[in-house]
Amino acid sequence: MEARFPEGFLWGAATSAYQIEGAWNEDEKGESIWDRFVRIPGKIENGDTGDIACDHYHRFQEDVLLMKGLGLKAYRFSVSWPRVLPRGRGGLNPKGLDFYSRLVDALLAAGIEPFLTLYHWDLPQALQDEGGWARRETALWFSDYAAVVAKKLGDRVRFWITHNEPWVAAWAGHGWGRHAPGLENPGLALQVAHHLLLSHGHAVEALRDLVPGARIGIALNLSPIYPASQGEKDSQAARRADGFLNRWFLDPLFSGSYPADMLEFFGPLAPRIVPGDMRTISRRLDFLGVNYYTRQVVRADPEAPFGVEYVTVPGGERTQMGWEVFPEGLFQLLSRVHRDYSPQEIFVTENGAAFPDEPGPDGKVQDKKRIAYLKEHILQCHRAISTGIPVRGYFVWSLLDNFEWTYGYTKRFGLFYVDYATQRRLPKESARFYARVIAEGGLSGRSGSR
Ligand code: IFM
Repeated sequence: MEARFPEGFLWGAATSAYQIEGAWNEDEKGESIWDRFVRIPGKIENGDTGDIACDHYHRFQEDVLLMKGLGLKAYRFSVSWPRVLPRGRGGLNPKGLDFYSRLVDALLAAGIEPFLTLYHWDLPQALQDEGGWARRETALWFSDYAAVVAKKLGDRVRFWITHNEPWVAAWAGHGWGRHAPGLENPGLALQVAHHLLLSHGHAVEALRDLVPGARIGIALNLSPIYPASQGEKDSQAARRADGFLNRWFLDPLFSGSYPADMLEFFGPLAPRIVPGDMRTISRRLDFLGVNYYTRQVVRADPEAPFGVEYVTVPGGERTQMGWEVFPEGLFQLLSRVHRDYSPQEIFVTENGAAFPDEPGPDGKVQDKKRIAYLKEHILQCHRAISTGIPVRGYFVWSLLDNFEWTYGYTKRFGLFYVDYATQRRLPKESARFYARVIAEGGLSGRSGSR
């Protein structure tokens, strides 16, 4: 099997601040909503926290060397807002900002392109205390924060991602209470989603002003949605699930309006929109980040939330998260996004799998299933590129095993195994596989053979 990628294709890996940094209260960092949330009994498996995580804050140089060893062309990380602005607005923390400056310098010295995400869910708790994302002003405070980071790093960082997975931040955090700040109110979740999008638009404006030549995008968690049957009701359920997850974000970003069918469906839950908001939200983007893990299959069920039941397809292979392995879905998703929204460029900003990895008696982590997962998804990216879809890079989630939110440390997504007791990093077989893919510019007979 051969799949050669174009010259300049950006092979990367991704992480986020709360999931790897640790140092939760060092060097004047402020508290984030996750620092607070993980301390609520019963919220996180085993009572785990991100207090130490992978201790990346202290070990980033070592971690950049791991990246260099892999031959990574790009690294996607996020900045912790409360590390930079401990109270969310005003009062810059130079030590916090300097950490990211040193990280960026280390990446550039290693020949690795930094992809900086401004928000991966760790809102400063001080802003939550003032209303958080429920409050419209937070969108402006976010762009002030973006400006602070841009002024410091804009001379070296070219690729900027405003938000990671606003659907998750809105719904898991404010609709279902599974993520920080732990609120359970669907109407609020929709208002929060609107403010997240608005903050994105304001940040795009700030970044365009401050960073000449910046490449600006947003990373959305998207899935192709399939009806469980050919029946009319299941098709309607699939359309609604698509409106809920995909179109609710893609339409405003690329077309400047929320999907009419969903506005009608949500009725009184729909967000309050101020004139001008949609223009701000739909500012031109240089790229779309697509985070893809699995597909969704749905059937109509009047008893289920929004009338949609998510179906487990029997027989399909699943990861440790219980997510079906469905590589074809990545191609279908990329084709659909390209057809319906034509973003200038697309990066697959997250793709990967959790499996219960442990070192064997020989000390090696033989993660064959992850290798198969990555290989199949990389092939689907190649297929997309061959049909003319402008996919410019691919990021494995994740560089390191890390704190998987409500699952704590029980799920391992990394190319590197982390022994949390010693903080030792151990390359899994998938790391060696990925290094070969990068070195060969794709899948060759060697890396592509099963
Ligand atoms: O770990 C998360 C990440 O923070 C956001 N995207 C999905 C990953 C796996 O669940």
